[in-house]
Amino acid sequence: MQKHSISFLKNLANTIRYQLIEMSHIGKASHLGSSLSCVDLIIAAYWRFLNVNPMNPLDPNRDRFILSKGHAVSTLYAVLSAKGFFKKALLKTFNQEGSSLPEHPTPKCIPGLEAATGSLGHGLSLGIGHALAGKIMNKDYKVVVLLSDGECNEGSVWEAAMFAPKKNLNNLITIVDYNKWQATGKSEEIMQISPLKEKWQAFGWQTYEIDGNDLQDILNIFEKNSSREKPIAIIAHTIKGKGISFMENDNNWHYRIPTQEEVKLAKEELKIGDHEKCFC
Ligand SMILES: Cc1ncc(C[n+]2csc(CCOP(=O)(O)OP(=O)(O)O)c2C)c(N)n1
Repeated sequence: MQKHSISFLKNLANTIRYQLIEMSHIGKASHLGSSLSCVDLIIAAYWRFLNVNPMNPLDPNRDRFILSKGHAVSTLYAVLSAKGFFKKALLKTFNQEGSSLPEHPTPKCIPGLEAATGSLGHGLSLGIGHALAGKIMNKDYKVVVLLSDGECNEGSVWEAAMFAPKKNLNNLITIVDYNKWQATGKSEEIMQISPLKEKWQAFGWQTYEIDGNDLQDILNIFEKNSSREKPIAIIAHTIKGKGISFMENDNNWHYRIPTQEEVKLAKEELKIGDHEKCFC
């Protein structure tokens, strides 16, 4: 795997953040804050951890990435297109009539997309299915599942969390995008989800806590885990709306759609030049 530099990945994160804002504006799609929160995690996973090949998206030996927080799929679409799974021009069709990029993902809607998600609480069980199948078939692929913190209110997450260590699924890595918000308020006020790290640990996972918006921190944890003994849970502290000053930690951006003026302001903040071709 080619080792792209941190500065390359940071530039890419900026471009992708801008794409997400345009996509939300054009497609009139919500969940922008949720998508911005997990940009760095998904970029780090696809550029420095996952073994996937856009020329052979269904390779039985590929690593699997499951975006359990499916409402943030614009980030996954932007990453898959940047990896070469499909043309960037398609991003501008996001959430529109007849588009192959629906607001919540379905498998086969686009190459590289592994699972239908959007109904929260199911991605970990899907990931466990892949991980267990890999063990049974003696394959050495790994499976990464990205959950959100409000999603951890779902009982199905904890049933799955109990199952993976029991089956010794050391090919499974779960990341929780811990941005402390959900749709209608603060995660901790809606349900007491803390202490999250200790909970996963008590369920038998090897657990880590990182800054999920710091690319170096994310890469360090991926590199540390080339040999794994247990399933891994990474509690990634993030900021909802990360990267745009007037969106960060403002949960109105769970649903709000940016105006043309806000797109322009965000573009300036991200220092995206007019000459940059973000959609071709
Ligand atoms: C089972 C289920 N119930 C409700 C919803 C509606 N819904 C979409 S996003 C969301 C909140 C998500 O908050 P969180 O999981 O913390 O993710 P964030 O957007 O903060 O990243 C909800 C309740 C859903 N998608 N699935």
